[in-house]
Amino acid sequence: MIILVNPRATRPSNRRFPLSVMAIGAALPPSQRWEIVDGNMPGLDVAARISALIEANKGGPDPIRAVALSVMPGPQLVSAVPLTKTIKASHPDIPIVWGGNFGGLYPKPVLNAPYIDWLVRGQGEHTFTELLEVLDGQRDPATVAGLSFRKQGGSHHMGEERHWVGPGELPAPPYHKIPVGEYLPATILGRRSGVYQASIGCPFACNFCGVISVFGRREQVQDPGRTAEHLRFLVREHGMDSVHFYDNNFFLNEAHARAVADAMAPLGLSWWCETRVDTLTRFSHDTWRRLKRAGFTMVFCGAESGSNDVLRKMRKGITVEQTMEVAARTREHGIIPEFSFVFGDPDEPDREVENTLAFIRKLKARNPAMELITYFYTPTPQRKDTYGQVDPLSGTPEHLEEWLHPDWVRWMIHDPDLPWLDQRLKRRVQDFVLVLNSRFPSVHDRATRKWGKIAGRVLSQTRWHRGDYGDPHLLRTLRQWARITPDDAQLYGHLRPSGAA
Ligand code: B12
Ligand code: SF4
Repeated sequence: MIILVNPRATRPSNRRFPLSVMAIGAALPPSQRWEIVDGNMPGLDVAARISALIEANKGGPDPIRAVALSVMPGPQLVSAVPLTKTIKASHPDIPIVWGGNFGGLYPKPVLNAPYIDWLVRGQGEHTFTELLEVLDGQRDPATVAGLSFRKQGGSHHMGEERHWVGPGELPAPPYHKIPVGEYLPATILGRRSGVYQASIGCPFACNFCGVISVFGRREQVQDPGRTAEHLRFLVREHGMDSVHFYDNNFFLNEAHARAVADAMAPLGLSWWCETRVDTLTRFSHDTWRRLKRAGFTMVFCGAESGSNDVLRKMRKGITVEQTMEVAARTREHGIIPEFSFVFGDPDEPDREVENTLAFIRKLKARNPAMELITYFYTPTPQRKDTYGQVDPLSGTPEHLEEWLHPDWVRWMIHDPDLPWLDQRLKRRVQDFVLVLNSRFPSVHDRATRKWGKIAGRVLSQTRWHRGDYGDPHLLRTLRQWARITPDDAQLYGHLRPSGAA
């Protein structure tokens, strides 16, 4: 039996299908027993659950062959390290495997960790299945593409790149292996929201993005008919009424968008996806109408900057005019746009911040329903030709314990300390966001009480009108007073100051 672990990554009430480990399990040979342990489940002691499974199967016909964990940069890494150490300390003979985005981007610290035996980089389904042959002694690990490990003596073997396949060539999500009903929270989209990923990779090359570091510049999209078939099951059997598509780049082009609309329309779902503004500006009004009728409710686009020069530097391939046009089109068709921006241009940080804030004001005027998402620029390792040559990004930690330091955790969640992005500039952006979100409360804001939102709207009116964002202490205090204490105060628990509720 194999134990597939999704270490805690978020507050239990925000848990979504653990797609990464579901995908690995679904691809195992039918004779292979496996089970998922999801750290995002409320009240679960993950280490105890894993130990119980190991003990229960010890000496039986099918003992645990490996414990395999999915690890994303950020808080999930913070949970995964102590968890892995605990498992290894109590069960030293059981092979420990890590997969997921963290090891894909930063293999060295993973391979330096004595409590991790194998690292799967990139798409994991086939690599993991082949690793099982290695564990059985039937195969030389050096022949498995995508597999990395520590050799005798401590040096690292970095397996050659695994050429990945599209979702259409992989098994359907194994919904029978999870309690589906417990993963359908109420969201802005509906009462029972699910998640789905219909494509892999992205063909673009934005130079701040970690996706191409892991998958290269390629995208493979599954036939929309197959997507609809999987979703139909969730609608019919589990009453799902809405879905977030997790694809990095959901629409390939207009023809694909129309096929998506045709496939989604009969399902009656309300849905959200991420796509690019340049793609959206090529859609005809008829395509927008069809998408709207098919349940297209919200769209997330990386707008990134208010300057075409900076967009060129980012190799984003879009213009501010295109973003403006999408703001107008979404308004026309009643779709909520979420525009995300990356602050922190290394060359002219001050000018870039002011310019982008001014652009966001214009966008908000063009479409008042627009939602703002902000990030601070965080360099990610830039891929060269193969995984073996990924830039190590000089200065990033070589040991996992160092990655757990709050400074590095902030780095991973896109709030890094960088020489050109000082606290003053970050505060400027944060103050702007507070004034904007007070004046126009976000549809996502479930943390502020209703009276707080009303008072915030009134108190921020003059500031927003004048463009005065400096130190909005009254709004900050109001937010704190009106804050609803979460019923499960576990979001990013490891980042909260000690003693905080
Ligand atoms: C779901 C998700 C989340 C969820 C996590 C839910 C969970 N795991 O329980 C939440 C919302 C919590 C989240 C948060 C964050 N996320 Co996130 N997230 C995603 C998202 C949208 C989908 C991932 C997914 O499930 N895909 C479907 C599965 C099937 O694919 P997969 O995960 O790639 O898994 C494959 C391989 O990676 C590998 N694999 C993965 N795990 C394992 C395990 C084993 C054992 C093996 C063998 C193989 C293996 O094989 C799998 C099958 O091929 C991706 C974007 C994307 N589309 O990839 C971003 C993404 C992974 N997130 C990202 C980031 C940055 C974050 C945050 C740091 C953002 C922030 N500012 O806070 C946070 C912090 C993470 C944390 N809490 O630790 C980045 C990572 C890139 C990078 N540079 O680091 C991505 C790529 C988004 C992006 N475009 O920037 N995230
Ligand atoms: S379009 Fe989005 S996912 Fe693709 S490389 Fe750019 S930022 Fe990354």
